[in-house]
Amino acid sequence: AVEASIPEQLRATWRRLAASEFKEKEEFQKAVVRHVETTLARSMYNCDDAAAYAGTALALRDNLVIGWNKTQQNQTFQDPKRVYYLSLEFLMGRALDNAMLNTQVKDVAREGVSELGFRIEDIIDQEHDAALGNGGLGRLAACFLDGLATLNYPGWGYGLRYRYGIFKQEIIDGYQVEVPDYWLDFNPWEFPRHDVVVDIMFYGYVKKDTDENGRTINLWEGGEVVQAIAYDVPVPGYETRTTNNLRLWSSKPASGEFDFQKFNSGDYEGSIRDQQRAETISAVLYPNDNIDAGKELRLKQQYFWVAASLHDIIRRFKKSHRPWQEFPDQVAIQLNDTHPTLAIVELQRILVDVEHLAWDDAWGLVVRTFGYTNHTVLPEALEKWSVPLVQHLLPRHLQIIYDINLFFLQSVERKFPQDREMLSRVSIIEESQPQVLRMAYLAIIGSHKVNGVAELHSDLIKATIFKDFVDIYGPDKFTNVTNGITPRRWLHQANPKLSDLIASKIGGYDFLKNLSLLEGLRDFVDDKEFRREWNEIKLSNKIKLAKYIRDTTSISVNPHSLFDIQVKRIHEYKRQQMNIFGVIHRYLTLKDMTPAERKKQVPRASIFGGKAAPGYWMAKTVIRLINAVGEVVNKDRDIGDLLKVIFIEDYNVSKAELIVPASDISEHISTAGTEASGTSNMKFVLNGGLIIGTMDGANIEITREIGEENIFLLGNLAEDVEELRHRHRYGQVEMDPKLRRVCDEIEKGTFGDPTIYGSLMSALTTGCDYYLVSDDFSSYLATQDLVDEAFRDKDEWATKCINSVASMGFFSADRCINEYADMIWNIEPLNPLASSNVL
Ligand code: T68
Repeated sequence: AVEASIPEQLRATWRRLAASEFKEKEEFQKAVVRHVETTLARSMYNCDDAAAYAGTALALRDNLVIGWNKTQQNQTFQDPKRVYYLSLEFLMGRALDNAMLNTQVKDVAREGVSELGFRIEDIIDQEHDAALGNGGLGRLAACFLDGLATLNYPGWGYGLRYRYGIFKQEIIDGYQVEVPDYWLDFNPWEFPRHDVVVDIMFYGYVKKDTDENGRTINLWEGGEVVQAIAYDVPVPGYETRTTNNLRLWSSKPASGEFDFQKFNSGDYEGSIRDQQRAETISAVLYPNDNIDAGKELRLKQQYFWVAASLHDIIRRFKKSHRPWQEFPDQVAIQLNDTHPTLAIVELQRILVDVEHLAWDDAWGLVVRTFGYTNHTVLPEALEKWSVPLVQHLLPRHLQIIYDINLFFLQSVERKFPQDREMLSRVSIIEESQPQVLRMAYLAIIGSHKVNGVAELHSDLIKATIFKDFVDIYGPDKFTNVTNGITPRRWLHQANPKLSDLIASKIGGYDFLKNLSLLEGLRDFVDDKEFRREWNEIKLSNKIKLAKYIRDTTSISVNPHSLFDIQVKRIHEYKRQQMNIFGVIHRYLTLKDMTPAERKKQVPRASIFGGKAAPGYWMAKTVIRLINAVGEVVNKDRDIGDLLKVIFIEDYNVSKAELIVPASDISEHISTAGTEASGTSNMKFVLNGGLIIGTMDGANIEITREIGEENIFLLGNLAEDVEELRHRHRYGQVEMDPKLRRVCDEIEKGTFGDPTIYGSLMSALTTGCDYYLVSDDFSSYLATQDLVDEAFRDKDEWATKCINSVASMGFFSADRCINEYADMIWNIEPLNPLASSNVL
């Protein structure tokens, strides 16, 4: 790298010429016009919204890159301990608006483009979401990057650069249809690093050899090689010069003679096939949320990404010539679920096989380096890899896993000499046909801290799936870090009017960096004018959503009706089926009423959104039912505005930014004990909506923070679930009579051919109602009645909302990141200006 540097005596010249960031409107406009005319080769006669978006994004990108380079140079000079967040998913959404707000140039940009004939909102709307994630886990990673940068932590994200993100959802005849999401057509936010390339090997065999000291060494060789090429994405913090990096790996064939020979010998197709096989690794995001499918290509993705990232991390560590003993003092690696667990094995392999450290010394470093976050207790989501598959793809890694397991089981045996059962229970290898690797166990054994993502969830993993490991390691290895969300995107960006109103009351925008300052809102709860403005903002957000619904579905929704929203991945445990059964019950109840009675009811719009995994039949059936109910209800003249049922197609991050600020009540009604945390619950409350929910995940802590009087709780508790399930399996359980009536109506054909819903109906009966819909249904309906009653009293409702927002400080991603930094990573913020003199 030294040879590539400009000689010391010429650097003054360079510094004089160095690029600088725009601050004023005119500089910004110049940059936009220059990019439209030169980068895009277009002109004022040929500049539509798309070109204006490109010009604006490129102008803004120039600014980002300057801060980004400085941050990275500063981090290199200071060489602090860094954290690396390994996640197979980063659900970033759009970048332009966020970057403008974080770098404080949105007003300049708005005026600037307006004088060029554009509206900033239209320009923002041109951007394609970066949708490299399924749901909560991927969006959490994106919120964490924002928090890390805003708090000036030296932290990078490492992920995969999928050519296709999560599929685009279309609804055709009420059914979900998946369409590929090709998002890379124009992506100004990524920088290919053609010089950052790592060779990654698969397959091959292990050869035993002896080193110069006569010790046995294992050599992994003879495999197939593909290349990982880095693409970097700048991540600007809010109101700071820190701009961190998200590094995404893309796969390509290793350049070599082989292709060339095939090509020259006339096998053109063959050479292309090899290329495609290599490129397939990073081609597509697996579209499952909370389901483990166990496919070979997925395992390839995992190793490819983990090996490239570790190689990169180690290369950076080696720059400072420290001894290996200091590795965990310089590097923290956080595993976002078990997807990157092979990193533990890969680091051990490099330390032992390549760097020739003694096993125990290496293992000590490994364990001090890694932390593991668990996101689920659902058995179908816990990752397991078939041993024969791993043997074939990663033969040396399997040997290392066997050794890790052996030493671990030996230590367990020493601690519990009597307990043979324990050994088979905690073994990384499950003795099934074929044998499988329990990745969560490997992640626990190879990490110094394991955390859940909300209090209940962290308690549950200690008491259930990881109980033995608590007995083995003691309770201190296990901890809780309750999830958080970034208030920059989820309040300031998504709901600018509310953010401005709050700022005007509590003394500026400091709350965006210190969310607990929202407490200041309490002083204004009784202020009539404030409440009026508050309500007006909610109404305008609802009008905006109603307009979107009308434009996209031609259904009119009365913006004064109660907006009841459930948007999240479709999953049986999240119980969208309970919601739609409740809607049917409401419909039947309204139909039973006289016109005079109906007049007294609170009008409601039930709004749904979310994707089903393409292979998840039951979830797709739920979507079909929601749409069928909408078909019937929305055109029923008896009903009118009293009930509308809407399914918003293709729910994603940018749609969430439209939907979340428009809610009166949102639904977080998972079977108790199944939703690890949930994060949209936090987003809705932060935007002045109330929630109806079960005692599950972060709902419990939200209740603690905002007060029981401000949340609509329902249903059974986690502690009772096991007993209830037992009764369904072994006893006589009558279906809730109101649910029975709903099912009868479905089976009568009111919502189309009832055979369509057969699987849904039998889940409640022969399926033993695993998610306890029947058990919670009457509580759910009763609680919905309370919601109606509360909504009638507009003053009381506003009081609840304002007091809730005032109490949401705890749920900032910043609080969450500081907890990880203190308890798990042991890292400190880095002053972004520290070495500005040398830059
Ligand atoms: C979610 N998990 C949890 N998983 O369901 C949610 N799974 O409660 C929690 O708030 C959130 O994580 C953040 O902690 C997921 O989103 C997945 O998307 C996923 C993806 C692949 C395989 C398994």
